[in-house]
Amino acid sequence: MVFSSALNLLKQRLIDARSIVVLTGAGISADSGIPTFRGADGLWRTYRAEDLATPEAFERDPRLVWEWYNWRRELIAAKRPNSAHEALVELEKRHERFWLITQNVDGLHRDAGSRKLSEIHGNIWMVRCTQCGCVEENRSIPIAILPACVRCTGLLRPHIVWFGESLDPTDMARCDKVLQTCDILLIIGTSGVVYPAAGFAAVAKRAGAFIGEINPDETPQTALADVSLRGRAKEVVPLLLHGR
Ligand code: BJW
Ligand code: ZN
Repeated sequence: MVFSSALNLLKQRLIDARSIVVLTGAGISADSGIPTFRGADGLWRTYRAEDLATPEAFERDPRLVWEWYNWRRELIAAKRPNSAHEALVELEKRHERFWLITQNVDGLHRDAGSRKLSEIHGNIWMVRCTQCGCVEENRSIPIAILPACVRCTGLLRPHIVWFGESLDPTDMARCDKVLQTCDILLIIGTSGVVYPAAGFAAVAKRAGAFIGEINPDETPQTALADVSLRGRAKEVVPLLLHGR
């Protein structure tokens, strides 16, 4: 399907939808200057995921892991939401039944103003105590290495879901509910290889939803998509709102 027909079809589906779910990944923030994970300049090209983004890595060398997060916190703190983040805030305003599921930990959706939001992999500005489990906001840059819990002096870790760790069950229940009942699932800027999010398109499709994808590249989800718009998030997502 040519781009303009695909765009018009997706726009019409969004107008008609009673319930909209959006799933985003690192690609939406790439347009704000934050590196993706698996792209040509992606984080996993420079760093090994198993050295940094697993509970075993943190147990082995918490200092190294925190140094990596300090570098990323500094990088992300200087970035702002882009026109795609902003367009999703507008979509949320226009539709009563709307839910945004993001795999991103950068907090840019929240900064843009999204409120109906699940950050399923956590948030880089939140820390969690490895002893007492308390979670709190911490925006220090750099964070003091090694950071200690004010309540129990236990070691703090990023409140982020690493490989091999379970996602928050309340978040998962919410995602399942909205995916089972949406008319349309919009998938923006994710390679679609990390589970459970990689399975969300199949869940929505089985439940009868229309699937739209926005990504410069093909992904494993493309085969399930009713409409694929090849392009960058900051250029394509705002077009979905035009002319109404
Ligand atoms: C643009 C663009 C532009 C570029 N505009 N687009 C087999 C089946 C099921 C599960 C597993 C399995 N084998 C292993 C697992 C478990 C594992 C998993 O899925 N592994 C796969 C890699 C195979 N999953 C887990 O461990 C999860 N937990 C779990 O499943 O618990 C139960 C369980 C445990 C163990 C075994 C089995 C079950 C937890 C996953 C947590 C992921 N966390 C990370 C890192 C956090 C660290 C941090 O950020 O600080 O989260 S991984 C990393 O990938 C990050 C991201 O959120 C996530 C997804 O990446 P994303 O967003 O898709 O980014 P990219 O870079 O991959 O893609 C960018 C896309 O943007 C590309 O498509 C570009 O084309 C596009 N793009 N520019 C629009 N301008
Ligand atoms: Zn504690």
